[in-house]
Amino acid sequence: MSENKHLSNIEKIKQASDNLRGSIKESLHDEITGAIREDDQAVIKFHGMYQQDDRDRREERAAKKLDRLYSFMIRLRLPGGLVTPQQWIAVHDIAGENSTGVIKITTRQTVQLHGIIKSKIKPTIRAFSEAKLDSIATCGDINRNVLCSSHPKQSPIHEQIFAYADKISEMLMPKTKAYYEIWLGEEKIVDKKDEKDPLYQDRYLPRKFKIGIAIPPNNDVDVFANDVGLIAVIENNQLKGFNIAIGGGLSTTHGNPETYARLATLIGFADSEEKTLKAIYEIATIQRDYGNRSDRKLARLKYTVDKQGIEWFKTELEKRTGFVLAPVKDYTFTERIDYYGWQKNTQGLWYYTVFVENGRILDDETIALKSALFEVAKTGKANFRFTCNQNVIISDVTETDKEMVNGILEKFQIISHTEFTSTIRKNSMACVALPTCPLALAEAQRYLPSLISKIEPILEKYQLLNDGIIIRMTGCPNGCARPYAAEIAFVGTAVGRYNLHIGGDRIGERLNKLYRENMQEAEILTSLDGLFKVYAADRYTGETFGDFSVRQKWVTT
Ligand code: SRM
Ligand code: SF4
Repeated sequence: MSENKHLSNIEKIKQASDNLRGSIKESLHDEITGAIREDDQAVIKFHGMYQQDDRDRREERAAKKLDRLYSFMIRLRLPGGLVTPQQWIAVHDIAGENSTGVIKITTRQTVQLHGIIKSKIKPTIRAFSEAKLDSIATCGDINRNVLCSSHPKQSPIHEQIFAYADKISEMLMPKTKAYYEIWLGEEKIVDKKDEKDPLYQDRYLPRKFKIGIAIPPNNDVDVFANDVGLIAVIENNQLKGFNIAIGGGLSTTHGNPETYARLATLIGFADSEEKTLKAIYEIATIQRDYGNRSDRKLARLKYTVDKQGIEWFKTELEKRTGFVLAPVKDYTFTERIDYYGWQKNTQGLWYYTVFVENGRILDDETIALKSALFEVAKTGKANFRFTCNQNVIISDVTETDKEMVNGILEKFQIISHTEFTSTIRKNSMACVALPTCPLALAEAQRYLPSLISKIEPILEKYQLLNDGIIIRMTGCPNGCARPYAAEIAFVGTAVGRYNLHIGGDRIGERLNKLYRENMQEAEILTSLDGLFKVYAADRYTGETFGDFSVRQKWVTT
């Protein structure tokens, strides 16, 4: 087992938390502050929420000797990212009543609401619960929201594969009833045997644990960025099983060379549901037993895999599962972006993918996206599926209803908004960053749109505007918009400064590398101008920017 002589503080908090109860109830009753107790801030993460404060207002409030403006962010658990129209209406209403109003689609196929004050947490969770929605385990050292390739046109057996997201999520749910007790007022469990948890015990995992399922040829889930990645193997429209990859994870820490981004390593093929689920479960138990519980910076599965070695890991997994995984089967990814506009699946149902810039659903001066989606939901004729590229698919629309739904989208100019947005913008993603993220060093979602407006004319000058370059930005090196898996990435180092990374491939199978450090906007634009000029002149037919960057040796990957 792992050496963990000096447990990190969070480990101690978890073990002392009485199965994730902590003193949350007491914290909620404390009317003197909008915050909760420090230890409880770690415990509520397992209930899907984070304490935050408005960083835009820190200085002004400090000058007035006021406490920070505390509020909470709540993230929903939505395996595969699907909600019904009734659930959409609920989320829309709850967002309006209890949060900033913005419905934020995340890079892991779910939504989160920001700006919920302490007294509104319970009403929010209760309202979600009435709509059969919960936020259990969407944060914390535990299995997170399980991803699945979102577009049903990807495969005639999409539903069958999609169902695995739910099965995996259920299998890896914590057994504690703390969530129901604290937020939904259910009776306290008297006999603790009822919440005995053979997987998580009282320590949970050493760190967050992420699982994604990709359905080739689209790697829209960025499957290799997950702790466990499953690649569906389909032959003659039949699911044969899953290739399993382990040890993906993207976070790095500036100035800490021990941290690194890593793509998951394929370890074998599971040919049945039973074997797939058993393998996932035991990968989690190995990480539970061998993961680093002293240094949280080195606690993800990727470090356990590299420390123990991939062969050791496979042997340990065989010991725990009682079977040997078959050799990896062939698969091919050809793309990673969403299929915008109307698409039909093999059952004749229609899907409209809407472009949502950085996943922010709101009504602003340019477009009333939130109202449009609300009006679609009110018809009851479409489901909603979130994508890992922070977009939403208006889903499962029958041939009969398509014209009516299309009429709503046209009325709100969603069709022209999606069609006429440039390819570079549609292929971009930014994380939340300021003002809510406590870890942000620089802007991301508030800044990338304007930076892209300055990059577009450069691309146009070299006739590259429709080139499908994938560009991503984060406000710090934690990697929430998966920047290291992009062809071009901006990683915040300080206000207005970014490291520029280039050389990732288009399908998420090669990480990019640092090209220039600490750049400000003018340097970024000059640098890109130079790179695009050479790319436009010297690339081979069909060669992507990322591949070209490597061939030119601008970076060594
Ligand atoms: Fe993330 C922490 C937002 C996907 C790696 N992430 C955070 C926090 C909660 C900041 C914090 O710890 O207080 C951010 C909240 C910002 C806010 O105000 O909302 C945050 N992460 C996000 C989201 C919302 C970004 C977005 O704009 O969509 C994504 C939510 C996903 C979800 O629904 O669960 C999000 N985060 C990711 C991803 C991408 C992915 O999973 O595909 C990564 C990189 C992949 C990975 O995990 O390796 C990622 N987030 C991190 C890390 C670094 C973890 C590590 O291994 O060290 C942190 C910091 C931490 O955990 O200590 C972090
Ligand atoms: Fe915050 Fe950094 Fe994640 Fe962006 S990448 S949301 S700044 S933790």
